[in-house]
Amino acid sequence: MKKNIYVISDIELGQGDIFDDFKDEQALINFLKYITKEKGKNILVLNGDTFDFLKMQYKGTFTHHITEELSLWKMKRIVETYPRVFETLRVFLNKSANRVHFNIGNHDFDLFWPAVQKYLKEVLEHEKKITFAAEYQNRDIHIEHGHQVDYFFKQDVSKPFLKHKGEKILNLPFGYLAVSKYFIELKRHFPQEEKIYPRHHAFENFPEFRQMKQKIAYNFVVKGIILNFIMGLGDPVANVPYFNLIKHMYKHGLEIYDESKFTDKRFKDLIKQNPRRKAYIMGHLHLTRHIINSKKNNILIVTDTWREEYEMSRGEEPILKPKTYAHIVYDNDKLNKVDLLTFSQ
Ligand SMILES: [Mn+2]
Repeated sequence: MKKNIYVISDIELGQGDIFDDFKDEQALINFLKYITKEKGKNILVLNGDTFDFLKMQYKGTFTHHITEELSLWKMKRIVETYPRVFETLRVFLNKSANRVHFNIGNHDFDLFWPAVQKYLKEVLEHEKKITFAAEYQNRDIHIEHGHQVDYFFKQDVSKPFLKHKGEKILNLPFGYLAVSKYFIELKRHFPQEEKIYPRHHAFENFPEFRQMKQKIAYNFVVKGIILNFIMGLGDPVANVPYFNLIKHMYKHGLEIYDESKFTDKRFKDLIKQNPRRKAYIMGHLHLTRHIINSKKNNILIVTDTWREEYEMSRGEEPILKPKTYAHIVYDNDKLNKVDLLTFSQ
C-alpha cells in the first residue's frame, strides 16, 4: 500500500485582526482538497505554528501568563474566524485511512492543554485520528517545528506547565515574553513591513521600520535582559536563559535577524539529538532549504510559512512567497521519496 506524509508549517491562523498574518485561506483549502484526493493512507503533519496564539490579544492585551481557559478562548476564536479550513480538514479525515498530526510550535504551545486538544478533536470530529506532540518520527524520518534548536524559543518539554499565584499556566520560553511584551509593537505599527523576509533587507529598505526595531530592541535589552533581575521578580515565565544567550552570541555574534545563517547549526543540533534518520524536516525559519547530503546519506528540509509573507532581494520590490510542503512517500512500508515542493493552486 502507498502511504503519503505531507508536511506544512507556520500557517499561523489567528483571529482576523491586524496581528493575524494568515490571508491565503483559499490556497490552504485547495491544498487540503488536493491531498484528500490522493489514494492510499495520507498523513498530514501540521508542523508547528499552525495557530498564532502568540500574537492573539485577549481582552485587548497581550500576556505571557497563559491559563487553560485563555488558550481555549483563543482556540474558539480561531475556529470561528476560519470555519472553512476546519470543515476541509474534517472532510480529509472522513477518509478512513487519513490522519492529522499536530506538532507543537512556539506560536501554539497552547496545544499542550488537554481542554484545547479535546475541543479541536470535537471540532474535527475524528478523535482517534488526531494526535498532538512535540515531534513526529519513525525509523526513517524526524519532523519537528524547529524552536527546540532555537536558543530563544527552546522550551523545557518535560515541564509544559507551571504554578503561579495559585494558577496553572504554560511554561513558556524567554522568546515568548520578548515577543508578547516588546516586539509585538513592531507588528502593531508596521504590520506590512513585518511580513517581509529576509528581515535584514526589510530593515535596510524601510528606515522608520528599522528605527522602531532599534528602539524596541534597546528597551528589551535594558528592561527585559539587564534589569530583569528586578523587573521579572517573582515571575516564573520571565527567566532569562543567560547561558543560551551566550551560546547564541558565541555562535552567531549579534546576528538575530538573518535566519539563513542559523540553518546549518540548527540541523546539526537536530541530528545530534535524533541521530541516524534518513530525513529531517523542520519549519520555524520562514525560508526553504532542500539539502541532499550524499556523504551522510540524509536529506534536510525546511518548509516555508503559509502566512502572507513577502520575499525581498536587495533593491527589488517584495514578492509574495509561494506555499511549500514536504512530501514523503512510502511504498509497502519502504521509504521511497522525500521531496520539497511548491503548491500551485
Ligand atoms: Mn516558529
